[in-house]
Amino acid sequence: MYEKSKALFERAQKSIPGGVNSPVRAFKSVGGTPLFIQKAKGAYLYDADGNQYIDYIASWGPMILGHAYEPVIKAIQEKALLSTSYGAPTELEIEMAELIRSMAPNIDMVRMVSSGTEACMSALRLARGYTGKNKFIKFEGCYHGHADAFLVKAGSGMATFNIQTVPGVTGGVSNDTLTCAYNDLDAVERLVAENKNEIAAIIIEPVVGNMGCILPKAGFLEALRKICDRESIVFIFDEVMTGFRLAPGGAQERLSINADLVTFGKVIGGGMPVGAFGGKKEIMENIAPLGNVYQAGTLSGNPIAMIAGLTMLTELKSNPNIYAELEQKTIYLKEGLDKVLKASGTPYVINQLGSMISLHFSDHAVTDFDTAASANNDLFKKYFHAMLKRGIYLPPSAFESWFLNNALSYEDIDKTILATEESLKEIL
Ligand code: HOZ
Repeated sequence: MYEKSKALFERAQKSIPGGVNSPVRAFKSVGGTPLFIQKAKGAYLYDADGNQYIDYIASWGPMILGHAYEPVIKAIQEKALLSTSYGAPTELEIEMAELIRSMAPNIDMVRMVSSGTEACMSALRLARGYTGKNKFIKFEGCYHGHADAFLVKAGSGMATFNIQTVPGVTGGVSNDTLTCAYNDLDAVERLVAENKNEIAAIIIEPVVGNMGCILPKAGFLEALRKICDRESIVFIFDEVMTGFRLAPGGAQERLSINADLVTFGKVIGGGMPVGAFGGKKEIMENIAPLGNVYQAGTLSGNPIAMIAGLTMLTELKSNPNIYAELEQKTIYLKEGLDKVLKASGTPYVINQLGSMISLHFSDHAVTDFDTAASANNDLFKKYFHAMLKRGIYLPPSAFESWFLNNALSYEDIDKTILATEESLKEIL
């Protein structure tokens, strides 16, 4: 069934570390052979062996309208004929910046980059440059890309592979990274008191996608907002996953909270490598060439990436019903899974908001990294493979959110629920 993927994986491992260009893809924590993908259309992926899968990864978030979405593909094809990069400004970049400002709240100015990692790394540097302070708070299990300062108690791949400290990240860098549990307000207050006037920023995934999907407790983000105002700390929302996914204005809009700086990735690029960070004018004006906080990129604002993102965001802005449709589908999935999981008798927790959802095999609420990590992740591995065998492509780790795309039909979701019912019978 996976013969060609197996052969490709063997070959890949000879020239690519671990055979993959991003660790979670290697299936190392769930075991087995990663699927080598040949093509995708709508809600379906096709691997090298010609197997078809219903896709709940959506390229880890970007493909919110499904794969090979025609308006995006057409726009890329047309633009590519005019050259793929100029290294000089284009009108497209202005249109993109204006569109982002019109959709996301609190964005006076925005700078385009090429990935979510770059966006978060640059936003942190900017917060430090703006405040003149060095330390920052991040939450255990949140993942903000792989810049050195963030690789402390990080979620996603670091949690999946249980990497505690990263060789190559110096103490000098990580000593300024303060961490505490997600949803633990008292711990934040303690860190702030212990590091009075030294904290430049609090960075957070307003809805977490990197330890599975985890929701902020009522009042938690509001309280952080107040602390940031009181202590002159820059409040950074990492909306790489939630941006343009939870609402046209992302988590800021969905949860009615204002951030000072916001980072974007994934959906903003329509499947091309794009990230962005933006926020208040007073802060953003410190970036070079206006200020001395240096940040640059040969492919930043790349025309192909811009036209893909612009087309994707325009579709989302012009049809905001998409968000209600996506949420209805996700709730339908949640209710279906609920039914079959309850009947199976195994303890489980499903967290969901908008089109983000995840399943932990746990007998306690999953609200932070410790509760996510103490779930039965061995059972998740078995569930993952049982589902894959039935043509359902889930993230190969319990520490990742599932992302629904709007090409999914109710029939696809029914198949997913049925596959779960059968899988549970097989593995329990
Ligand atoms: N860090 C990404 C998920 N949180 C994984 C990206 C990938 O492996 O493609």
